[in-house]
Amino acid sequence: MTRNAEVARVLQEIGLLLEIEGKDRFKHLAYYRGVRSITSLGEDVESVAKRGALMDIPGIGKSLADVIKTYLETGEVRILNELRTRVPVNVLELDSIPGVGPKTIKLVYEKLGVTDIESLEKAANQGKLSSLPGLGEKTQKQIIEGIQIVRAGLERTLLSDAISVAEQIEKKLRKLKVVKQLTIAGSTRRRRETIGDIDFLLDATDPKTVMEEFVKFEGVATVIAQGPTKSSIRLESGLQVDLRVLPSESFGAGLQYFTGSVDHNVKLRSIAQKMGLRLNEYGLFKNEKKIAGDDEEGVYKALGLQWIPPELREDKGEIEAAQKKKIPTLVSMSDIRGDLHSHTDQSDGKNTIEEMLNTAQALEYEYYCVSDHTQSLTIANGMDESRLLKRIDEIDELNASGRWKMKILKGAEVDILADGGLDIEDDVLSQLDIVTGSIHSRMKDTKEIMTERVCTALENKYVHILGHPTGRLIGKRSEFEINLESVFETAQKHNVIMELNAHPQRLDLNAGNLRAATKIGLKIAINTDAHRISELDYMRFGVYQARRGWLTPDDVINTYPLKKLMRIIKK
Ligand code: DGT
Ligand code: CA
Ligand code: CA
Ligand code: ZN
Repeated sequence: MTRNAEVARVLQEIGLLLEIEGKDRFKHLAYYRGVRSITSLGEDVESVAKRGALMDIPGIGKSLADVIKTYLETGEVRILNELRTRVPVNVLELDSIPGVGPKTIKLVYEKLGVTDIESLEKAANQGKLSSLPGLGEKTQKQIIEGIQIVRAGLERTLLSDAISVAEQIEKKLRKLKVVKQLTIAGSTRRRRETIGDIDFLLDATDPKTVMEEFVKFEGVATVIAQGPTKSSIRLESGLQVDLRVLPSESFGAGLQYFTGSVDHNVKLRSIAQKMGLRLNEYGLFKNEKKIAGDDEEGVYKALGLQWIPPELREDKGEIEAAQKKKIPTLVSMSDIRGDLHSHTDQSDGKNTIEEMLNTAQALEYEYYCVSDHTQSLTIANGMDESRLLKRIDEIDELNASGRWKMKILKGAEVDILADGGLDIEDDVLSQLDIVTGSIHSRMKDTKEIMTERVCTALENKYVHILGHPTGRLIGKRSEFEINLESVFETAQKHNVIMELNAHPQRLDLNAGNLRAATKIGLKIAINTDAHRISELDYMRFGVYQARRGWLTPDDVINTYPLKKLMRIIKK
C-alpha cells in the first residue's frame, strides 16, 4: 500500500481549513495543487521523500515538501493541528457531500455554526440554509439529497448483488446496435468481496445514444452526471454505476487502468517509467508514440509481463510473478466436478433432496454431497442419529435407483460442541462419506478456547472438512477470535480439508487465508452450503474467491474425479 491517498487527504484538509479561515487569499490554492500532484503521482510518495526528491514533483514547493516529509515521518503536522483548533470543522466530511464545497462550508460555519454532516443536515431540515445569501431552496434540497448519497455510499454492496445488477445493465446495453465493446471493470471485474460502485467501459460508434439510454434505465433514482465521455447513475438501491467511453485504440489501456486496483496500477506505472515509458488510460507511450493499448494483453506484454487475471491485481506479488512468468493457472468454473456441502428440508433447507439432486444433476456434477445439520442445532431442525441413519439408507437407495448419473455422497454438517466434541456418535459418523465439522454456537469464545475447540474437532478421525472456518458474515458479523495458524497446522497433521464457503455473505476463508492455507499444502473444498436450489449457483462466487486466493485446480478437492477425491479425504 502506498501512502499517497493519505498524504493527499492531509493536504486537502489543510487547504480547506485555510480557505475557510480566510486569512490568506491564495495559500490554500498551493495545497489544492499539491493534492492534484500527489493523486496523479505514478510512484509511492514515501519513496520520493526518502530520496529527498519531493520538490521535483511538479506543484510541490518548499513548504509543502516540508509538510509532507514531516507527516510521513511523524504522522502529524503542526500547521494542521493548529488549524483544527482554530477552525473546528470536519471539512473533509462536509466537502465529500455532492453540491457542497469550501464556499458553502465557510458560509454555513460562519452563519449557522455547522461543523459536520449532522449539524448540516439539521440546519437543512429546519430550512435554515435557504435563507443564506446565495443558497436558496433548490440548493438546500440538493444538499439534503447529497447527504443521503454520502450516507448510502458509506455502505458497500456484496459482490453477488453488484454482479446481478451489472449483468442486467450489460444485457440491456448490449442490445444497442452502436455498442462495439462493453466491459465491466473496477472492483467488480476483480471480484472483490464488496463493491463501492460498478464501472462500465464502452466503445461505441455513437456513445451519445448509449448514454441517453443508460440514464433512462428502470431503477435509476438519480442521474449524477451525464456527459459525452462519462455518465453516472445512482440506482434506487443506492448503488452507483459509472459508464465511461473509451476510444477504440485505447480500449485495452483503459480497461487495464479502470480495472485497478490503484495499488496494482501504481506499481505498473513505475515499471513503465523505469523502462523509459509512460503508461496511462490512453496507452503505453514511448516519447509521444503509442506502443500498446488496443488490448490489455498488449499492455502487459510490452511491459515484459504475463497477462494478469483481474482477481490477482491487488499488488500482492502478482506483478513480480508475472515478470518471472509464474502466474499460476487459476481454478475456474469448468474445473468444478461437484459440491460437498448442501442442505435439504430435512434440516433448515427449503427444497427436498430430490429437488436439490435434480438441480445438481443439471449442473453436470460428477458427485454431490447432502449434508444436513445435526441435532444440537435445534433451530435448524438438526438430525439425531436415528434420522441420520435413515438418511443414509435413503441415499443408498437413491444411488441404487440409477436415476442420477452423479454419485450422491452421504454427509452431514456436524456441530462442533463447546469442548470440541461432535454431536453425533462415532458409529454413525463412520458410515458417512464426508463429515463437515462447523462452529454454530458460542462464537464469542476467547481466542484460546475457540482455537482449542476447533483443533480438538480436527483431531477427530471422522472430521474431513472444517466448515466456514472463521464464521464471519460480511457486513454483519466479524470473524470469531481464532488462531488460524494453529488450526492450519492441526489440519495438516490430521489431513483435514479447509472449506471455502461460497455463500456470497460468507466467502469464508478469505483470499489471504486461502493463500496461507495452501502455502502449507492444505487442500480446499469450494462448497455452496446451498439451502435451496437457487443457491447451488453460489459456486461461481466461491470460484472467484478461490482465484483471489491464487488457488489452482490442484488446491481444490472438488475439481478431482470421484476416486481421487475419496482417496484424498480419507483419514
Ligand atoms: P470500489 O468501486 O471502491 O469497489 O473500487 P474500484 O477499484 O472499482 O475503484 P473505483 O471505482 O474508484 O475506480 C475504478 C478503477 O479506476 C480503480 O480500481 C483504478 C482506477 N483508478 C481510479 N482512480 C485512480 C487513481 O487515482 N490512480 C490510479 N492509478 N488508478 C485509479
Ligand atoms: Ca468501482
Ligand atoms: Ca467508479
Ligand atoms: Zn451448512
